[in-house]
Amino acid sequence: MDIENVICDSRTNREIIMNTTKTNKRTWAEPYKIKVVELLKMTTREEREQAIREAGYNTFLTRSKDVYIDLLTDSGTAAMSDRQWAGMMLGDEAYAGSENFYHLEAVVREYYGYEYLVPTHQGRGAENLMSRILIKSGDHIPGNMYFTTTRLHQELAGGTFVDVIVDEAHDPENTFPFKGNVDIGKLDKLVQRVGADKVPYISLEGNVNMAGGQPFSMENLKALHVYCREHDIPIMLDATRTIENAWFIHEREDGYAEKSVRQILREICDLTDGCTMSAKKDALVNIGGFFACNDEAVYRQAQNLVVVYEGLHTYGGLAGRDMEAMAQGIREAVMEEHQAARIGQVQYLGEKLIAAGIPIVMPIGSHAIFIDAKRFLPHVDQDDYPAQALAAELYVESGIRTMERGNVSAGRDPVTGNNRRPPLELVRLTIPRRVYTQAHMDVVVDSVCDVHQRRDSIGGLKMVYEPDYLRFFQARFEPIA
Ligand code: PLI
Repeated sequence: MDIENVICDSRTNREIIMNTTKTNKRTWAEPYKIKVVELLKMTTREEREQAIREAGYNTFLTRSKDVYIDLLTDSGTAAMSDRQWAGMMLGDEAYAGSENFYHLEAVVREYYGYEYLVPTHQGRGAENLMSRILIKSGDHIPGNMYFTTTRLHQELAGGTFVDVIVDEAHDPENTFPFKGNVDIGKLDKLVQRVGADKVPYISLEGNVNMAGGQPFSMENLKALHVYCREHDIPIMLDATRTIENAWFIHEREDGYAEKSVRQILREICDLTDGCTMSAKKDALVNIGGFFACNDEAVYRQAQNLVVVYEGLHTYGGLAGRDMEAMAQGIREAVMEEHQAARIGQVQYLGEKLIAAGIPIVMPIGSHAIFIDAKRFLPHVDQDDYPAQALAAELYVESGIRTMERGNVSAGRDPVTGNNRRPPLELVRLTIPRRVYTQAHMDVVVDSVCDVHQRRDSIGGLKMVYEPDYLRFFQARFEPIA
């Protein structure tokens, strides 16, 4: 490794981060203190080798008890606050008309601004409802990059997803600060090709997960809003990490430094027509989601359909206590000090990895560091699943559990049946909210560096079991001899 180059690269990258982030002078120290802890267990290398072999080299199939630092996902893994736990005791577990539903409805109206709310057990429950209501067979659904469950529900409803994110999003080295933006030219091309009546809505994700946790700008959303109003196309937000997107707008976009995260969130939602939400991320709960919108006719359909798939419209598959914790979580998530610490911790980890010469997606995103497996393991062909192999290797190295976000996650093209071979072949080191400390991040850096040093010895994998849907969750692999 050329030390001069590493130092030089890391300086350039740090300058980019400093130019795009105004938080650097503020502390990101945790705005809370720890009241309850969960003990961690360190396993031996031999135990981990056996565990990953038994899990078919898929970190989703490993057992949590065998994991030291769990960076698999930020979904449902947050530490709840004392106020959220206190809210759990206020659970009104009536089958119908739970008080917690009305509380959640009021909070969603206040913070997100949507008139109508239908709770669901988690994000994909809301995606199922929305896709069934809005998509007809033969429709096209444009979006700022796919998300696995979102696209699957669109396809199950007879639609075809069309990627209309800006080109920069597909380039892990591009440092454009708003890689979540929609390319309105690409959207217009689709509308011209198939006709606006075949585009039931555009799916707009905040802090685009598969692009590396990258935000859209308010400027882009305003332009999209104008375009969509002209063509009578609703904008349906994937609000899962939109509070974190609001933080990036606050930090990076001219004219927004003085506006609060809460105000920016509301401004985003006011430019859209409804949302699906996995509350397991931004909203700091272990389970929960919702569908929300402003159109009464759509709401009535969602309210009717939710009783088929989730539960009565005032609980949607959740306990009353879960809705209460969600309402409180939303209040805590819009606090600037929460976001400064949350995203500051991710930045801390990312900057250390950059300084060590680890190729990661730039700019550093909101909820995770994404290692670029194509540059980390350039000798492994994409159909030998380099990101899957690297995630397995990181687990064996130190018990850190991460997730593949590349060729396995992208699945097969329904027309050709071939692997999609997406431009981004990534390993996601996802940081749960309010769970790990700076010292844990340092251990992660050391572990990644140790694997990087012996990267030439790491080979690819072959898939030996492939489920029909969302294969990354349950697929099994073996090392290529
Ligand atoms: O896992 P759910 O069903 O609560 O939510 C599905 C979902 C929808 N949209 C987005 C952007 C997500 O990130 C998402 C779930 N993400 C998971 C599980 C993750 O690990 O990123």
